[in-house]
Amino acid sequence: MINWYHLRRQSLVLFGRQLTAMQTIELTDGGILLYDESFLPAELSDRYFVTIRDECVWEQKPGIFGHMQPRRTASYGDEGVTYKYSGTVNVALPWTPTLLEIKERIEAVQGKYNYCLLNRYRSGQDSMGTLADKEPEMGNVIGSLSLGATRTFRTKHNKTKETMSFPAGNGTLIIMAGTMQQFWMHEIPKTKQAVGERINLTYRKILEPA
Ligand SMILES: O=C(O)CCC(=O)C(=O)O
Repeated sequence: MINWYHLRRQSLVLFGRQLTAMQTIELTDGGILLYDESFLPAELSDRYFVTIRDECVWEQKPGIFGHMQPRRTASYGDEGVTYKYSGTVNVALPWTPTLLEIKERIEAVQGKYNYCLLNRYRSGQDSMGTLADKEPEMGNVIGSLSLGATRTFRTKHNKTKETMSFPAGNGTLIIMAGTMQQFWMHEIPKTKQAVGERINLTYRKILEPA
C-alpha cells in the first residue's frame, strides 16, 4: 500500500534540502511563526506520546506567585544545561532516545537545540498562562511539537492585542522565530470541553551566560 504521508514528504526533498509543508506566518514587528498541523503522522505521534508520558520524569512546580503551575513539566537536554524561568530552575536530565529523535526531525526544518522543556496538560483545566520566552540567555528559535489531545495555541501582540489562534494537535509543529518573543505573548488557555491529555515539547537553545 502506498504511504501517502511519506510520498508527500519525499516529494518535498529537493537537492538534498528538506522542504516541508510548513506555512510561514509573518507577524507584526518581525515575529515569524511556522506552522504544520500534521508534521508527524498520527501513529508515530501516538507512539511518541506513550513513550514520553511513561518514561519522562514529570513534576508539578510552584509558579511565580507560589501557586502550583497548572500543568506538569519535565526538563531534558545537553549535559550541564539549566533553564530558569518564572522563578523555576529546570536542570536538564540527559536526553532520551525519543527526545533526541524528535529534536533531529525539528532541526531538519529549523533551529539547533540543546534543551527541551516538556509540558503535560492532564485535562482542559491544565493550561499555560500568557507569557513570552524572552530570557536573555535563550535563542530566538523555539520548536514546539504537540502530542495527544488538541488544544488552542493563542498568540497576542503586546501592544495592538492582535490575536491569532492555531489548533495544536497530535503531531502539530509550531516554530516561533524572528522577534516573536519580544513583541508577542503566547498561551494555552483552559477549556471546558472534555479533552484528553496533551504533551507539548518545546525545543530551545540555551546560550552560555556571557
Ligand atoms: O504547550 C504549548 O503548546 C506551549 C508551550 C510553550 O510555548 C512554552 O512552554 O513556552
